[in-house]
Amino acid sequence: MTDNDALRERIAGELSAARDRTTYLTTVVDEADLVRQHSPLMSPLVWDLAHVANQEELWLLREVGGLTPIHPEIDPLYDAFEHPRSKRPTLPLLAPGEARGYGHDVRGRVMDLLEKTRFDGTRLTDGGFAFGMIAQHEQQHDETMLATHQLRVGPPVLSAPPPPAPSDAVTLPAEVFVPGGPFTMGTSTEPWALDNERPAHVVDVPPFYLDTTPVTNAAYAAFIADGGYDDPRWWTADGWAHRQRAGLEAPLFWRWEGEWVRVSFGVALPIIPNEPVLHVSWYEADAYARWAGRRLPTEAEWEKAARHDPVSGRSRRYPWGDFEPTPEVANLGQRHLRPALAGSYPLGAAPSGARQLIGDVWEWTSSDFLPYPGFTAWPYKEYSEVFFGPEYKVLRGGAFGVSPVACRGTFRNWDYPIRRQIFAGFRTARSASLETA
Ligand code: AVJ
Ligand code: FE
Repeated sequence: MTDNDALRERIAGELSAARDRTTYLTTVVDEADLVRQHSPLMSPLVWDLAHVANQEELWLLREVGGLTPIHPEIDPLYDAFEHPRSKRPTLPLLAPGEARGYGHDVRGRVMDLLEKTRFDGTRLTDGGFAFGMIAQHEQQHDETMLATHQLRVGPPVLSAPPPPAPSDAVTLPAEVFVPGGPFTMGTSTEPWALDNERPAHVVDVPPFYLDTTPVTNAAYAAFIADGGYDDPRWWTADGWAHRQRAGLEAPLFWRWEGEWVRVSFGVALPIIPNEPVLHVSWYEADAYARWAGRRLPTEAEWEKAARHDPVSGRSRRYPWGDFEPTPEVANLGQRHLRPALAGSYPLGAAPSGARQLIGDVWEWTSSDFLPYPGFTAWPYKEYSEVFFGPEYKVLRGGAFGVSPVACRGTFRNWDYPIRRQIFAGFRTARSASLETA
């Protein structure tokens, strides 16, 4: 088998895995649930269904294949910049059956194109980039659809086994030490890395301590019980104003019933104390950290803890090394519908000893979403560039519903600091240099 055949097989596998997941998420509910808006924060599921097909047609059939558009008149309906999510239910969208048919038609032609494509002709096809980008794009929308499912009200339709219990979590130290010094952040070599992860560049990071695991429900409940939501000392001015305006009192989907109960995909159960906290905004994570006498890690600190190998001096693709995620090292891919208990996945630990940096929950960092030095938008400005600026905060690491194809040690996610329908938690840090000062 040639390298090209192996790449073709990998691409076909990733595209079909994404489509299987899309199909699952859009067939467990009925047509009324596909066209309904479950939250003004989200598109109707049927919009995502046709949008992934439309992007696949745009980038693979039209750009790579040079084919004529199938239905150019629908392009504006599925352009995320033309209509905000809250307005999408009012558009003349393709009906569920039409959206499925369109996706099937596009995919059939993409498989023909894949047979003919050589992976060294143009920058778009080099290393299979455009195909990898489209597999990641569909998986990102699958994660968005999973968030829509979490917001949906009604009898549960999704189920999955719980994550495996950790073997040695009780003996873990609360924090790990990351020595100061330079490390390589970002990548110039990962073939399917997106533009905002590029280029690789050296960053000098002062020594710091980082929580070994994400902050747990029990720790977060202690912040609530201590009056954390009523004490402006812990909040930034913007965070406090938002806490007041939005009436925040606990993570999204938590309810007080004499004990804290969390609704997860339609199932209400008492919170699991040692599970990482989920569905908190950046403002809440930041306030918790200040209450705990700590702070959120910067994006560079997070990536150094996750990728830097002090023995070789190089940055790894993942905390555990360079091999692709497996079920033994990380909770990814929607195999489970919740994060694993804090301290799980010892085989996925970073050299520093930090665990669960990849998988389980997205982790808020203190950093604004900004370009790396030498950034160039590729292949379109609307993926990253139009979002750069202080209004977005960076999240790292991926959650249980993130596909391995859309998750790397370099992968950057971003959202507004008020958002909490995303699968976000956090861990805290403190500077080590202060101790010697
Ligand atoms: C990277 C998750 C912020 O959903 O807005 C999907 C991914 N970009 N379609 C988003 C994305 C275009 C993006 N995030
Ligand atoms: Fe999209």
